[in-house]
Amino acid sequence: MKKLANSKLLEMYRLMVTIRQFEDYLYQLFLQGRVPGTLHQYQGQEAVAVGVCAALNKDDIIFSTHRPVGHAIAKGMQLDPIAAELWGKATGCAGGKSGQMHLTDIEVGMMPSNAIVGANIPIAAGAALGFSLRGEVRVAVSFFGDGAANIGAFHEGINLAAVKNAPVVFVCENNQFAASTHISLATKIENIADRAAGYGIPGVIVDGMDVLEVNQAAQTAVERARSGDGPTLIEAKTYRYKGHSRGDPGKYRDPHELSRWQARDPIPSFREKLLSQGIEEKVLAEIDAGVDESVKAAVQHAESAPEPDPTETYTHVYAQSGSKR
Ligand SMILES: Cc1ncc(C[n+]2csc(CCOP(=O)(O)OP(=O)(O)O)c2C)c(N)n1
Repeated sequence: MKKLANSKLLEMYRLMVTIRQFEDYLYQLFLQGRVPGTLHQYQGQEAVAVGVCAALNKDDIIFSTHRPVGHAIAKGMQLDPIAAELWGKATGCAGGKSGQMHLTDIEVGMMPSNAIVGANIPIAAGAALGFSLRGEVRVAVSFFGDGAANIGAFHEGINLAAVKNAPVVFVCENNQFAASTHISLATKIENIADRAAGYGIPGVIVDGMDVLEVNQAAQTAVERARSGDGPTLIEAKTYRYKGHSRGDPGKYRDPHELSRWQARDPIPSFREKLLSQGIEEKVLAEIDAGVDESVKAAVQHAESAPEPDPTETYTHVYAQSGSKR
């Protein structure tokens, strides 16, 4: 297994802190009425997006869901086009047309995120199959929640990918809830990863609060996909700190459950690990301060960016003749 260089570890730390600080700041701004639309937030799950994306190359691609901010940042999207998109502005990654749920940047391999639960699973399988048919050594990753594992597309997508040995990694982020439904009310088995056996592929359970454990499993799965041996289903056990979306205070949850998971928060524990490996506190403090600045700058950019021109309303909504997009 590839040992990670310090520079890589620090970049993983920076990305996790960026996701957390950006999402926390958005939450405050939402409560002040400054963020248009709603938000589906990712706090608590940062180790999953960052651990998996750290095992990928720039030309590998990921498919996200209605909770895409963490995945977008982890795959290398800049904050300005994300923030501007959340504000519906012209400089947003989709020109302000998509809002939070369809973040995209093809250049870094962030495919348009999909708010239909489970829908990205067969799409990722198809994209991966395309890679292998064209002889391209690239990998597709599908991120989805525990709720999506009970959707028909989960079965169809994973089965197709398994039969075709498609180079895809399926990452189920088991954050214990699908909206307000606890997993125990919707899923009879304890581990979603056990379902992999039904498709003849490896199923791996990882601690989704430990970025290095997630990364190790992702490296193995990506290696397997690249060498033509087909997909892996990774189940990361994690927790969603906030309610499902911003209209949901999450009152259906046991507050002790939340504090038990927060005691294992992926960011301070990774920070501790880095310090114990000899990385200096001041290096991490500089990263924290740099992130704080970039988060504030992105929001400032979004708030001051121009509104989309009304004449652009139908651009990219319908295919234009002669256009490949
Ligand atoms: C096919 C479909 N059914 C229902 C919804 C409404 N919905 C949006 S998110 C969500 C919960 C999804 O839970 P999960 O897959 O566990 O992801 P998480 O929100 O926990 O990240 C539901 C039911 C939807 N968007 N698509």
